[in-house]
Amino acid sequence: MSNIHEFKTFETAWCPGCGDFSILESLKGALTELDLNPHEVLIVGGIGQAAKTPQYLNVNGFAGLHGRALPPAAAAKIVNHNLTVIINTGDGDSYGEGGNHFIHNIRRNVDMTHFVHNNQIYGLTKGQSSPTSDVGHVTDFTPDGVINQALNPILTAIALGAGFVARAFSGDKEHLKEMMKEAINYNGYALVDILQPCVSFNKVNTFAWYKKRVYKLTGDESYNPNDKIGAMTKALEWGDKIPLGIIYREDKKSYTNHFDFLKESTLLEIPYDAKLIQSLIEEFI
Ligand SMILES: Cc1ncc(C[n+]2csc(CCOP(=O)(O)OP(=O)(O)O)c2C)c(N)n1
Ligand code: SF4
Ligand SMILES: [Mg+2]
Repeated sequence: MSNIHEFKTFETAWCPGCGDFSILESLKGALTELDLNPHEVLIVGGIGQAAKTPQYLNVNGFAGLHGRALPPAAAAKIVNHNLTVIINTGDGDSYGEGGNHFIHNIRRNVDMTHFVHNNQIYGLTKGQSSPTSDVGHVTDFTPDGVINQALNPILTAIALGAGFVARAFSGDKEHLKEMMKEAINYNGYALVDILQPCVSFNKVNTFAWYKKRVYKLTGDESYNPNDKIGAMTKALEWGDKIPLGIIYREDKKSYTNHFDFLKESTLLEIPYDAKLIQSLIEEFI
C-alpha cells in the first residue's frame, strides 16, 4: 500500500483559496488509494497555473510548452506502457493552444488520463477569456463581453470518440477523487473536465456559482453512461444545471494494445540494435 505522504506537499505559487489546491489533494488521495508509488507515475503539464501541478507532486514530472502537454505524455506512455501517465493542465492549454492535440489524441486513444482544470479563464496571465468562457463574460480582454461561442469539451470529446468522459468539481473533493480513480483505471484516453474556480480573476464562475448549479449523475440508476446519444444530450446541459460524473463510457482498444510485440515488453526494454537501424537507413540511400 502506498502512503499519501510519499507524494509530499510542496510550497505552491497558487493564490490562497484557489480551486487547484483541492485538485492536488484529490489527486494525491486517488494515487494512494490506487496503491501507486511515485516512481510508477508520470504527470505532465503545459503552461499555466494548472500546469504547475507536476511541480507540486513527488512523482516523475514533465513541464511542456503551452498547449503541448499531450504529445510528450503520449510518447512516454508508448515507450513505457507500464507508467501511469496523467496530464494536469488548464482549459486554455488543453482546449485553446492545445486544441489540435486534444482532437488528435482522442483519435489515437493512448492509455492516459487528462485532468483539465477548467476555470473558464486564463489564470496565469491574469484573467483573459479562455475557450470555455461563457458568452457575455466581461474580462479586461473582452470589456464588452465574450462574443465567441464557448467550446463544450464534454460534447467535443464524446463526438470525437473518447471512451471515458467525465466532469467533476474541485469544490467536491471526495467525488473528484472517485472520478480520478475511475479515469486512471480506464484503459484508453480518459478526460475529466474539472470545474475549478479561479478566485482572483474569475469573479463570475465562483465556488458559489458552481455549487448552486452542479448535481451528480453518480448513483443515478436512470442514467446510462454507455448510451452515446443520451450522453451527448446530457453533455449539452450547461447553465442552470450542470451534471457531474461519468457522462460517457465505452470500452475500446487503446493504442499500445494494437501491437502484439508490446505484449511481451515495453518499447523501452527492447534492445537498441545499431546494425538493424543502419540497414534500415541504407534502404533509403
Ligand atoms: C505559445 C504561448 N502562448 C501564450 C503564452 C502565454 N500564456 C501562458 S499561460 C497562458 C494561459 C493559461 O491558461 P490556462 O491553460 O487556462 O491555465 P490556468 O492558468 O488558467 O490554470 C497563456 C496564454 C505562452 N506561455 N506560450
Ligand atoms: S490566478 Fe486563479 S487559477 Fe491562478 S492560482 Fe490564482 S486563483 Fe488559482
Ligand atoms: Mg484556465
